[in-house]
Amino acid sequence: MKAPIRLGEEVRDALDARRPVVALETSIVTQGMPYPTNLEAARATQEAVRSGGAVPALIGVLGGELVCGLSDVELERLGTSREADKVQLRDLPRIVAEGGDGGVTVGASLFTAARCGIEVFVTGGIGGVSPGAGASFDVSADLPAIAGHRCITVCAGTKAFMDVPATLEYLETLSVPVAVWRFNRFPWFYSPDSGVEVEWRVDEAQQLADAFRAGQQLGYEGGMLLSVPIPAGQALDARTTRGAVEHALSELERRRIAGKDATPFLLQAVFEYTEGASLVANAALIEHNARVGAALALALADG
Ligand code: PSU
Ligand code: MN
Repeated sequence: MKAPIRLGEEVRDALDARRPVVALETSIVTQGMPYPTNLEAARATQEAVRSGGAVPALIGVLGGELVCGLSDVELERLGTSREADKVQLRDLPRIVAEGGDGGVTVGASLFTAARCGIEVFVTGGIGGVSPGAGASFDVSADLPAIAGHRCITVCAGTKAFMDVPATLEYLETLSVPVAVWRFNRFPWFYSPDSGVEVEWRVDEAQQLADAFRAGQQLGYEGGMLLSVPIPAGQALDARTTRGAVEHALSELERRRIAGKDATPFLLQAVFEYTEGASLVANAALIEHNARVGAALALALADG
């Protein structure tokens, strides 16, 4: 029988030697960004992890095999495929059984990373509680996955078209510790400031690493969330973000798009509204997150 999760060689060596590893998702490659920016951004993100002294582990499904540590050829196959699915955690059993290809979401990535013993995961933006979730129940499966797997998620907040206060409420319900990097308010994905205050500000990676270890010593089995505001020079101004979000949400309603197609549709609508500026910001923020994620992986490896 095939091993259920195939580790890339470099990732396996690093894990064996207890060197720092940073897990990366691929739904952003298959659905979140258009070709060729998707591949360029994934490569730049991996490079940022490497230059921070850690080993990147891109996760994805190829021919029904769940892979942790995709090679560049495998990344290219995912990033150029028209058939690659968006693989949420609940899709993993089906896609593996069917022998399919897919990019994994935050939830599916965290499941995989935790099973491989990787403690840091980097993404752009997590899914969240959508506006109107009170009636639609559209709460991303990313949130319970962040709560339920022993891995720290590094992101630039929830995607800007989510309800930020509701998402933070939900993370509180799930008992997820939420820290913000060198700032006192939760970021707004394309812009650094959503205006929503948070309790926990972290200025150095070691602070978060210490808290993660303290939790483990207490028997806390869940994850943590570190939100890193997009650097000011690469951000969209708040008015543009607000305009893009309002436009995208009204298009979503008009076209009656729901379920797992909503997020890719909204990202595309924002892209069109901002004439591509949102994509540049998205690529910049994930690369920046990768630098912070690598520093965190190093701090965890130092003990
Ligand atoms: N944020 C982005 N681009 C993306 C995603 C998030 O900037 O492509 C993807 C992530 O993989 C995330 C998923 O896990 O969207 C969330 O989907 P949903 O909202 O359907 O849960
Ligand atoms: Mn959803």
